[in-house]
Amino acid sequence: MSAADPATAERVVRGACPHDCPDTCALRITVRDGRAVKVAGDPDHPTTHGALCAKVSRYPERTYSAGRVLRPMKRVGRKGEGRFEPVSWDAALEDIAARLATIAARDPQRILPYSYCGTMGWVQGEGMASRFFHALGASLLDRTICATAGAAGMTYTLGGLVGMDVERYVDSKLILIWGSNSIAANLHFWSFAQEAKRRGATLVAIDPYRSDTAARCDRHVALWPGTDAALALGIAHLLIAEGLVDRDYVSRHTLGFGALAERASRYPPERVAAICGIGADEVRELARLYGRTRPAAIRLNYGVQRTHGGANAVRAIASLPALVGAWRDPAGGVLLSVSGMLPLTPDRHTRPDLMPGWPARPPRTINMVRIGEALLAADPPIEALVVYNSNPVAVAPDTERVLAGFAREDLFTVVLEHFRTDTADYADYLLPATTQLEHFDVHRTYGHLYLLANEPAITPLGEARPNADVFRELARRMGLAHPALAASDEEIARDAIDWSDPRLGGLDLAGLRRRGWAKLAVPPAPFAEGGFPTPSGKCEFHSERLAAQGLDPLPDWVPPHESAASAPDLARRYPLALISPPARNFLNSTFVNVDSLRAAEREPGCEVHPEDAAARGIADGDRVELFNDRGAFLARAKLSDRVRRGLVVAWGVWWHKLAPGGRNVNAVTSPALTDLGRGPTFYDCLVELRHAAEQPAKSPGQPAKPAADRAAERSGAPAAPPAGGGNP
Ligand SMILES: Nc1nc2c(c(=O)[nH]1)N[C@H]1C(S)=C(S)[C@@H](COP(=O)(O)OP(=O)(O)OC[C@H]3O[C@@H](n4cnc5c(=O)[nH]c(N)nc54)[C@H](O)[C@@H]3O)O[C@H]1N2
Ligand SMILES: Nc1nc2c(c(=O)[nH]1)N[C@H]1C(S)=C(S)[C@@H](COP(=O)(O)OP(=O)(O)OC[C@H]3O[C@@H](n4cnc5c(=O)[nH]c(N)nc54)[C@H](O)[C@@H]3O)O[C@H]1N2
Ligand SMILES: [Mo]
Repeated sequence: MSAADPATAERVVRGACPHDCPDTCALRITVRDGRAVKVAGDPDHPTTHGALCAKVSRYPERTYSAGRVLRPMKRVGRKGEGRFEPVSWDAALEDIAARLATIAARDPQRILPYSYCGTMGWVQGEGMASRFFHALGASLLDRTICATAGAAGMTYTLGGLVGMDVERYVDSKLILIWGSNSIAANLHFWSFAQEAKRRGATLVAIDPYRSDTAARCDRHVALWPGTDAALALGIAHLLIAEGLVDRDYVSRHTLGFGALAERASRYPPERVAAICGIGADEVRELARLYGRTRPAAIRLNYGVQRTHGGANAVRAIASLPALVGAWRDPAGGVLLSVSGMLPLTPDRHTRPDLMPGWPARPPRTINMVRIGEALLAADPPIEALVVYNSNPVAVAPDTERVLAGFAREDLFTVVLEHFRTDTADYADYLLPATTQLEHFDVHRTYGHLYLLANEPAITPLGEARPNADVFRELARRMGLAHPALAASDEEIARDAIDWSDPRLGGLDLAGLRRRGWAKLAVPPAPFAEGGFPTPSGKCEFHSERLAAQGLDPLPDWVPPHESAASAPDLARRYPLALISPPARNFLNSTFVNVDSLRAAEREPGCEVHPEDAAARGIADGDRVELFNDRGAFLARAKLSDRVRRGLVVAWGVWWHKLAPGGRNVNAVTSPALTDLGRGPTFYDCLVELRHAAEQPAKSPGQPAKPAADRAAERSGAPAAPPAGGGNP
């Protein structure tokens, strides 16, 4: 468990995969002569099972890649040009501390942190970073870019992010894989689902797209994006109408059954079929299958909550297991995330009490989904932005506005990164960060019930520093003297978890580091006798908390922002619904710069139905431009019946500068928010497409230029770093 000792010839170090994925794998890193030569899955860890995805097995290639930022850099070119010169850490930190102090003296809310889950670690994630920004009084960041709509849906219905143990799915007899391409995004769950299938289970995919996962399921219900709540309420209606409800469970452990029954009765199969674009018989068959198979499990995933009604969809789906009493069985229920079951102590970890004005008048909050608008229009303005563990220029929606915001010459931007991402190109200071092989951490998870520790396997490359070090050092230089800001990495790890929780069986940090991982002792069927963490202790079909906010207390179908029914004028101009789920070989925008993985994905692509293509004179393999009022991007068209007419799938999330035309799919995605949870609506987006040879759409942020010019301008950047910018 000790840190790297280069003297030892070959060692195996225990690690944890840092990425934002439900699988959080246990790693074994082979280090030879101080160099990590292999990253493998821990064969003993029950969900990792010795297997890693293609991406993370390439972690050494990523770590040692020539593009690593290994020295602090200061901008010398224009914003976005990516021209830097090396500076010393001392000079960089001194100047950053001085600049932040000057702004903070005027109003600390003019400083904004921007971070997400580049690493899911408690130490290099929000531990020291949050303490620093809280003590400073910086604006708070609403970390909504992924999961908050789903979290709201689960919280109002089940009381939190709680659910099934993923290891129990092997015994399920029916698994609804709802809004998840598990083979790409949740591979280790897929192994359990395959085992269940060998034991006789039926697998059903509910997904607008016939993904690799959907293609391997026994059935596939291909509904329109953003119509899941209608399907779930339609199922609820039939379960009730056909007497398939577990009356005893419902009466003892749920709230609002009568009201739900009335609401669901508005969703007879024919109406559901019309909304979802599927057959009424498909709805009936699915409801009967779900009502009659025991144990029945749902693997709900985040793909379902990226449209306007995402939270209501999750509310409706999360109501189904209680209706049929599926929770009685360890292999029944639903899993979206189990992060709410972990014994966490967020207040002790991130110290909101260090904020000026806490708790009555905390600083303002900025929604990360709308970073473009915030940088352009927040009042008071954002004058400094500190980005770590995220690549907002590539991953946030509505690219042109995001770029316009980042391009502000009066914005002081600091980026802590491994690579020269699209965001790094806009930095005034680009600071080299350590990778998971180079630092210590303890890991949060959401798709299984293990805690994991990550030991540093190698010494930091170049001058790279862990995030926590940088924020500790900035605090010191800015004279923020609170002891919490001087805590060591070990202390931060200790502060993140309630080690006295009986489910940890007396485990402490030292024990976790010795063993590498440990499972939380959760009862096999945690809600067999109710006991949901809602105010009533019941599964709340009817939510008093929603009613108290003047909101609909029952789940309902909330139509997409952008669809033929809800926005007919827009749909006449942009008739195609676009979804942009992740590419299998990328992890959001991470790994796009790893040559072997980018080679596997080749180039940005989209799948189009042959009739939609024919109507636009597009042939298989043509380069097309997808566009709407927000912007445009290029992709290689693949004609396929895996999408229905009117639907286009384009994989994310490319780096803009590695995409032909210099724009990825977020050039067209919308900054509109979800019904609850203030989440993004990436999959609620209408576009039109045409041959790329035609004049590209004029985008609001910049004058229209032929796509080929933009490609020439931008695509060369990473291959040939401009003068003064190369790594030593
Ligand atoms: N390889 C890989 N793995 C990843 C990631 C990655 O980028 N690459 N990202 C990680 C992260 S951060 C997350 S949040 C998860 C995301 O993984 P998931 O939670 O599985 O979500 P998505 O990949 O967004 O979408 C999954 C499926 O939902 C479908 N879908 C789109 N819209 C709808 C809809 O309205 N209803 C329904 N029912 N289905 C819809 C898509 O077609 C897609 O097949 O995966 C994690 N794992
Ligand atoms: N169109 C579209 N857009 C999407 C999505 C989609 O499905 N479609 N998915 C959305 C989702 S689900 C999510 S979660 C977001 C994800 O958005 P982000 O959280 O921004 O995730 P990444 O793109 O993986 O970028 C993480 C960055 O953190 C850096 N990093 C990793 N570890 C460390 C570290 O220890 N220190 C420092 N300083 N940096 C580190 C990596 O190099 C990488 O550049 O994207 C969203 N964007
Ligand atoms: Mo995510």
